[in-house]
Amino acid sequence: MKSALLVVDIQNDFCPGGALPVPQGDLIIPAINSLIAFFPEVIATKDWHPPGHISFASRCAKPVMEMIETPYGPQILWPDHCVQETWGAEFHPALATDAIKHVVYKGTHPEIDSYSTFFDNARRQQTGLHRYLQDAGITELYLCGLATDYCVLYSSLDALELGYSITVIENACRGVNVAPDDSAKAMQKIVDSGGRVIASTQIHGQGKEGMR
Ligand code: VGL
Ligand code: ZN
Repeated sequence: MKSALLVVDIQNDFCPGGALPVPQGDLIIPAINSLIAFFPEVIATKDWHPPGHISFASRCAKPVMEMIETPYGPQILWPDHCVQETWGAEFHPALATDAIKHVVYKGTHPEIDSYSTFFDNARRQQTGLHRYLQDAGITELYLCGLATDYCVLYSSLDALELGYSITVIENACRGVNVAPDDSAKAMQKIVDSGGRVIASTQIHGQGKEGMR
């Protein structure tokens, strides 16, 4: 089984000082860097919105975290974040980006959000990640990053549905926690759907050969 590490949305806007900071989002970066050094294949994702994106509260003059209805269902409104080609959309400077072989961009459609790195929320378009993994013969994914309760959760569920074996490295993830237990619920949902949740110390114990 060929494995890859999927590093989710370690961007300035999701870290303290950014537009949509995940509490302690930057504190997981050292653990992620250790994981990056450990895996032969590393893929990263970027939330990558055009200005005026449908998920931005500023677009409809409504408060942040209010829900709106869209043709693809309910959508939470966020502060403007991860706007393409801006500082907020760049990887956090502490992230070890040298070993990242491939970057997947999501949320690029102005009218459709995308929490999963596989499909948009309307499930109309693929990001190209599934194709990339298939071409590379990768069947097993290890996920870490931001945010536990959005991108990590929905990417994990889609990956399981697509037939991948998935493992979430819990201490290398942090959640937004709009409700305080959202991250805990996300982990439970991943386990209930057939994924594994582990600590990064369990990976380092396996020896590098285990990841090939
Ligand atoms: C995400 C909130 C807004 C995520 C994206 O990918 O986790 N969360 N946009
Ligand atoms: Zn977003």
